[in-house]
Amino acid sequence: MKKKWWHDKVAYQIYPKSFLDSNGDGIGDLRGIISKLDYLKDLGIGILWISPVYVSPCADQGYDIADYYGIDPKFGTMEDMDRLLAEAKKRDIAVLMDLVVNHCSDEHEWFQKALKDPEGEYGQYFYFAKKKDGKLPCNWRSYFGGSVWENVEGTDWYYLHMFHKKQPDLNWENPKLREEIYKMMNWWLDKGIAGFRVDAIMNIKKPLPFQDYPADREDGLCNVGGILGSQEGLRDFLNEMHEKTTKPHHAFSVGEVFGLDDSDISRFIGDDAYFTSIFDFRQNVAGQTMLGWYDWKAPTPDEYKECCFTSQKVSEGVGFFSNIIENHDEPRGVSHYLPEYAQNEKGKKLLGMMYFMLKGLPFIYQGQELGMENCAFPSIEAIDDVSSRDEYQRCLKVGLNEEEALKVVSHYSRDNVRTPFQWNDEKNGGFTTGTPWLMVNPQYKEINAASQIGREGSIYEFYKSMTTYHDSSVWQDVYRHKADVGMLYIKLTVIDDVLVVSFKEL
Ligand code: TEU
Ligand code: CA
Repeated sequence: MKKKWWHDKVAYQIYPKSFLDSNGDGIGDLRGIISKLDYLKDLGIGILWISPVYVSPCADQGYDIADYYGIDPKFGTMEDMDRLLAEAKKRDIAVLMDLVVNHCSDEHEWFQKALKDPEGEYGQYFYFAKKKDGKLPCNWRSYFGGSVWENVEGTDWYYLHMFHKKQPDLNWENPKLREEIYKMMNWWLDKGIAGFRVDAIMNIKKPLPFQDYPADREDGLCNVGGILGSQEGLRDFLNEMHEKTTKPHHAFSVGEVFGLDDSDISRFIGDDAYFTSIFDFRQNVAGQTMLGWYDWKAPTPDEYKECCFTSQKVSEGVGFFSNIIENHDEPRGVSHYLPEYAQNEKGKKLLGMMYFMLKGLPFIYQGQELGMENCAFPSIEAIDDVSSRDEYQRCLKVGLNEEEALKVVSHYSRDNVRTPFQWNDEKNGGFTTGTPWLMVNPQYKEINAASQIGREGSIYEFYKSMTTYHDSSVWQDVYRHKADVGMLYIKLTVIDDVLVVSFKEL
C-alpha cells in the first residue's frame, strides 16, 4: 500500500450543536469550535469531521439541508467558517464537511419549486408519484418510521423520503441533479476543505421500478436497508462522483457505508476506489434486528473481538477502514460494549486501546476521549431525537410499559452522544452560559475535560498517548506491511512513564 498523508493521522468528529456555545444561546457554534482548536491539537488530532452546519430547519439536526452554500445563523456565518478553515490550517488540521446528498430539506428551494409543479423541472430532482389502484408505489418503511411516501397536502401527489418526511430524497437518476451536487462539492473543495464524510450514501440508488418487498412487521412495510447495497447502478453514481469531484481535487472522503458485500471492498476503499476510506460498522450493527431497538442486543466481548478480526482480514492489503467506537448516531461505546463490571476507567482505556491497535484510521467522537457515558434521561420528553421518539412508540406498540420503553430508548438513543460536551464541573459543564438545547449529562461533575487534562492516568491523557503512538513511524511501518508479516503479537509496557510498544511475529 502506498503511503498517504492521512495514514498516520487521528481524526475527530465534532457535533457542532453540542460542542461549545460561544454566545449563550444554548447552541454550540463555529466560534466555539475555533476556540477549541488548540485543545484538539493537544489531543493529537490531524483530521476534523464537522457534522452539518449548513442552513437547516434541523428536523434531523442539520442532516436536512435547506442551502448547501450557506452556514445556518445558529452556527455562525460563512466568515466564521473561513476563519475556522484558516485556523485549522495553521495547526495542520484537515477539515472534512459532512456531505448529505441522499436527500435535502423540504425547505430547500428545489423542493419548494418542485411542490408547485411535481411534473416540472424541479419535480425531476425528487421522486413524486401518485397512487395506482389505491396503492402507493411501494411498501418501504422510512428509517424513522412509517411509509417512505408522504402526501403533498391538497393534491394526490406523494413524494419519497427514506428518512424524515422533512428530508425528501434527491433523484440521482437525473443527470441535472447530479451535476448540481458535483458543482456544490467542488465549490467547497475549492474553498479549501480537505474532503467529505459522505452521509447515507448507499441510499442514493433506489431499486427501480418501485415495488413491494415481503413485509417484515405487522405494519405491512419492509426495511430496505438490506436491498440497497447490491445494485450495480450505485457503483456508476459513486464512480462518477469520484471522477468529477474528489479525484481531481486529491480530496479525502470517508463513506458512511452500510450493507456492503465484503467481496466488493476494493471498489470502495484503496487506491483509486470511490472513497478514501469507509467506516467500519461491523461491531455497531452486531446484535441489531429488523424488529426495532427493543429487540437489539449489545455484542458480547467475544463477538466484539470477532468483528474486529473479520474487519482486519477483509481490509488487509486493500485499504484502510475508518474505525469508530461511537458516532452521533450510536450509544456511547463505553456504555454499550463494556460489560457493566468493566464500565470504569480501566475498561474504558482497554476499549480505547483495542481500537487504536487496529489497522485503520481512528475517528474519535467528541467526549469519547473523556470516557463520556450514556445519559440517564428522566423521561421521553427529555429526548429530542426523531428516531428515538419513533422507537419509543414502537416499544409501547409491542407491549412494553412506559418505564421499560424508556429504558430501551435510553440505551440506544442517539441523544446519548448528543448531550453537551463536558468541559468542566461548572454550570452546564461549561458548555453554555444559557440554557442548553439538550440536557447536560448529570455526570459532568465527575467526567469533564478540565479534571482530566494533565492528570496522570486520566482517560484524556491515555488517548493522547495513543494518538502520539499512532503517529510513530514504528507503528505506521507495521501497519503498511502487515500483509507481509502476518499476525503480530503486540506488547505494551510502560517504562519510566514512556509507553513502549514491541511487536513479535507469530
Ligand atoms: O445516518 C444514516 C443511517 O442509516 C443511520 O445511522 C440512521 O441514522 C439510524 O439508523 C437511525 O437511528 C445518517 C446520519 O449519520 C444520521 O445522523 C442522519 O439522521 C441520517 O443519515 C439522515 O441524514
Ligand atoms: Ca451559540
